[in-house]
Amino acid sequence: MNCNLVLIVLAACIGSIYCYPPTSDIQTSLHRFNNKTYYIETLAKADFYRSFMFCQKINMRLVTVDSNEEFEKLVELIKKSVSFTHGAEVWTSATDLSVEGSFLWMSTGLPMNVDKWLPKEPNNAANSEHCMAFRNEGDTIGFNDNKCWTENYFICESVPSQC
Ligand SMILES: [Ca+2]
Ligand SMILES: [Ca+2]
Repeated sequence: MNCNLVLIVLAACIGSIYCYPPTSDIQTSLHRFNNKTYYIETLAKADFYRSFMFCQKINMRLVTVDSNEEFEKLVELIKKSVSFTHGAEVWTSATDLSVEGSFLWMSTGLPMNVDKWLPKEPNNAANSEHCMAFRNEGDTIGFNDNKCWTENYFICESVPSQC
């Protein structure tokens, strides 16, 4: 290989590093319906707080569920994205950390306006369940309050700018 060829190959290699944007796993994992864009974490589980912070870090927010239709679509997304067997959970941003029994979406500060709680939930078991997740209860899927430090998959969302 002569020197010119070596230089061309070297330049091409450097160019490939600096001229092409890196492939973003997150960009290719986005799902859209209605006016929202969702990212569901499928590799690493995290507790509620780390899930919340991860979504902020990628300029999204931990998911809110604003309608029964959105609930059903998110259940579809969960089922096709992660292992969602009996007992599995996926974090949302709802929490009653501020006032026991009064769940708000931490991402927006707004109260919940959908009622998809599983039977007998929220039960605040051991007086220590303050974060809400989708849960597969076997014959039904709905919301459960669980301990915030439980490690689950989670969903981030983004909405169009209100500006
Ligand atoms: Ca609670
Ligand atoms: Ca519970």
